[in-house]
Amino acid sequence: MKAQFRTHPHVLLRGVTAACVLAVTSPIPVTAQAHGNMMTSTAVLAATSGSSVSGTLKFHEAKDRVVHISGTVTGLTPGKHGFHVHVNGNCDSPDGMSAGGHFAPSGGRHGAPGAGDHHLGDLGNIVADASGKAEVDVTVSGITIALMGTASIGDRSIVIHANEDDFSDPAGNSGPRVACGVIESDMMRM
Ligand SMILES: [Cu+2]
Ligand SMILES: [Zn+2]
Repeated sequence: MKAQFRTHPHVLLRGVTAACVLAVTSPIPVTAQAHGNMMTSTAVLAATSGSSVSGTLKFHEAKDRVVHISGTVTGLTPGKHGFHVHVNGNCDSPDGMSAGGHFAPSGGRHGAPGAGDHHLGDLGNIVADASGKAEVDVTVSGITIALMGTASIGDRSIVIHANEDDFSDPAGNSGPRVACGVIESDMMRM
């Protein structure tokens, strides 16, 4: 779909963000935005080649490094589908492989988001109903949508997989990538 061909000037965005944050470091209420409480991000999921999966996920950081992910994904096969934050904010390749591997700035083994040992980008599974629709409503700790710091998922990507994530290392056997979307700060979308 069209979204796959959008260009993502990541380097430029990061530069602009850093400048914005520097500009408001001291007083003023704007620091609340820089801290993350007011921030939201969005990932518009586009189908990979041969897939008809699409959807939109919203990210809201109610508390520092506690991120609520919500939205609807359609076009899935019924049942569970692994989904993860992948390291590159790039969904341009037809198979989604341009998104790279799981986001894991502190390493570790692949696992469930609540487990002691897991990649920071491991989000578990979404569950599609008989019509192929999944309502996503998960809260994940350890990541931030702020655009700075090693735990930042900003300008990275969300990948939905064809199969269930069984939480085995290294990637949960979740199979091909059926949809991909870059996680973009809503502040940068205006
Ligand atoms: Cu993945
Ligand atoms: Zn993983």
